[in-house]
Amino acid sequence: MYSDFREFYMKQCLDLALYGQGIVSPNPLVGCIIVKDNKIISTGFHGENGFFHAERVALMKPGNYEGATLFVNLQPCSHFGNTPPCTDIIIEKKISKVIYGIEDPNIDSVIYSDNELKKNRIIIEKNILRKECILLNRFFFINHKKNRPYIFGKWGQTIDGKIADYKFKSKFITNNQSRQHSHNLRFSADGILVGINTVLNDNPMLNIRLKKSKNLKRIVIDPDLSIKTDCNLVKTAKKISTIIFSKAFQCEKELFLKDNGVIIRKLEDFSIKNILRVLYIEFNVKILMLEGGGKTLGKFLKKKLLDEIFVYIAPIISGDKNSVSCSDRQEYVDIDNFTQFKFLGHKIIEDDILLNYIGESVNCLLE
Ligand code: AOF
Ligand code: ZN
Repeated sequence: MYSDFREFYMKQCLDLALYGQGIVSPNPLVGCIIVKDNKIISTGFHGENGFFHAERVALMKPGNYEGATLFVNLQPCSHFGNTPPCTDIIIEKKISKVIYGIEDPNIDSVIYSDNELKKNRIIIEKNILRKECILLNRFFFINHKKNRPYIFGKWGQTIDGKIADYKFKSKFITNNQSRQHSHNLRFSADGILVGINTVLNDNPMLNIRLKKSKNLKRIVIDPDLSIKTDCNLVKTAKKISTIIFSKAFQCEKELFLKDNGVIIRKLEDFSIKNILRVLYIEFNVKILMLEGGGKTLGKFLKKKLLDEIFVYIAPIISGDKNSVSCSDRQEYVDIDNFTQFKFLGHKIIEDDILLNYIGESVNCLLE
C-alpha cells in the first residue's frame, strides 16, 4: 500500500502510537521504529513504559543501534520535561538517521532538536505521511495552537436528524453495539460535558463501561444549580470526578453536593470560552467530549468550536418536526452560515451507521 519504505515504516509508528490512546494525554501519541539493514530491530510507544517517550522506550531495549535509522511520527524532543531529551539518547546510541513525521507544535520541547541532531552528523528527514501524523495527534495540535481543549461531539440520531421525541425520551435510538462503541470514544477523552437539561431528562451516568477504566471527568453546565440531589451523577460523585459549572447561590444545596463529592465551580463569566479556559488550565482537560443535549451542542456549533463529530444514525425516522434535533439553536441561521465539516470516515455497526467528520479547525491544520 505504501510504495515508499519511509511511509511504510511511518505507518507502523502511527499504529504503535495508538496504544497510548486514552492514557497519555496531555502528551501526544507517539510510536517509534528502529531499522537496521532493512530489519526492524526495536520498537516503542509513549505510554508503554511509564512516561518515557517512544524513542527512549525503543532505545532502552538491549541492542546495537549504531548506524541504524530511527522512525518516529513526531519530532524528537530536546528538552528536560518529565523525562530527559530524546535527542540525548539518539546521539548516545549512535543512530545515524532520524526520519520523523511532523514537527512538534510544542515549540518549547524541540527548540534545539534539529540542531542537536545535525551537530552530531545525524541526517534528518521529515514530513513523511504528514497529514496522517497531524490527524493522529489532532487534539495535541489544537491544544497547542489554540490553547483550549480539543472538542468532539457525539450523538445518536434518527435518519431525519432527531435525538429525542418532543417529550425528550431519547434512550434507545441507536443499537446496543453503537452505544458500546461510543464508550471507546469516552475512553479517548479527559472529560465529558453535558448541559443540565440532559442530566434532568436522561439521568445519565456518563461513565465508561469497558473492561479498561479511567477516571473520566464528568462536567455539567448548570447555571441555576438545578441538578437533582438524588440523580446518578451525584450518587456516584465520590467515585467518579464530577464538576458542575454554576453561577447560582444555593448554600444548602451546594453543601450537600460538595459533601457528596461534587466539585462546584462558580463562574461570573459564564461564556463557553471561559468554561473552556477553566477546564483546560484548572482541570487539565485537554480532550473534551460533548454529549449534548441540543442546546449545548448548538452553543458550541455557533462558536465554531466543534473540532470533530461522531454521528450514529439509526434506521429510524421520527417524522415529527417537533422532535428534538441534535442542535437546538433558537435563531435564524442563514444557509451561508451553516457549519461545514469534512468527512473523515464511517463504520457500519449492524444496522446503524457511524459518520465521523472533522471541523474547519482541524481541516486547516492539514493544508
Ligand atoms: C518525543 N517523543 O514519545 C513524546 C514527545 O513532560 P515530558 O517530558 O513527557 O514532555 C512532554 C512533551 O514532549 C510533549 O508536550 C511533546 O512536546 C513531547 N512529546 N516527544 O520526542 C515522545 N511523547
Ligand atoms: Zn522525547
